[in-house]
Amino acid sequence: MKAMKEVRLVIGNKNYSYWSMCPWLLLKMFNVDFEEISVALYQRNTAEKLGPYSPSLKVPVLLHKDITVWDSLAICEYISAELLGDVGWPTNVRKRASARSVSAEVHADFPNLKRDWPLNCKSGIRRTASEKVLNEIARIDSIWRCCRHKFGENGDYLYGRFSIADCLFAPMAVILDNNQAQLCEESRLYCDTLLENPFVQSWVAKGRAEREPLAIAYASNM
Ligand SMILES: N[C@@H](CCC(=O)N[C@@H](CS)C(=O)NCC(=O)O)C(=O)O
Repeated sequence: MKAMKEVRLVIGNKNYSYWSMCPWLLLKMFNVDFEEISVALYQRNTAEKLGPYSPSLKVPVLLHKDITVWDSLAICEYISAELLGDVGWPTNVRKRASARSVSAEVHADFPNLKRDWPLNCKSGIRRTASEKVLNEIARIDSIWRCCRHKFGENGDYLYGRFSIADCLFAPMAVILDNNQAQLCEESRLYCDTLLENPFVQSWVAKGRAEREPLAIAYASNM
């Protein structure tokens, strides 16, 4: 029988699950050996399948030894602290404070964008944007431009070298690119850095190859 891995990550459909991609990307970027457990979302048996793993009945969920962590940002924090010797965040205190702030912001805010333009790796159809969505895109554009300008001197990611902030924005880059959102040049370059990341490309390719349709009413917070 195959031995169970010490680190396991429960994720949803790669095509649709914004929040699953974030800790998955962190584990991949830092070469952590983990088992991926995929549960198709919004099927009749989804709750039954998630029940043994997920207190919230949502994904992602990290299982590490006998510890369960749910919610993407909490999982990224845990991975950084417990598995990566804290390198998930920038070391400089100013960068770290900013990285935590923008990660929390994208995790908690942008309700119109998340509702109207949910992640769909397959979709190449440009959706129209309401004024509220345009305002939220402008805020993301401004975060990306300012962070790259102020903190990006040591590399191509938001704070130079790769960090948790990039994990939180990677699915956003896929969404903005799919919908051909208008970005300034600096933000466009950062967006391309995320889209060219080999693990992001692998996630998107696998998402595009998935066949499960969304069986139950579509949820806004995917
Ligand atoms: N705040 C949570 C959100 C988790 C979430 O909404 N996950 C979606 C998929 S991306 C989900 O499991 N949806 C199933 C449902 O709402 O029933 C996080 O960051 O992990």
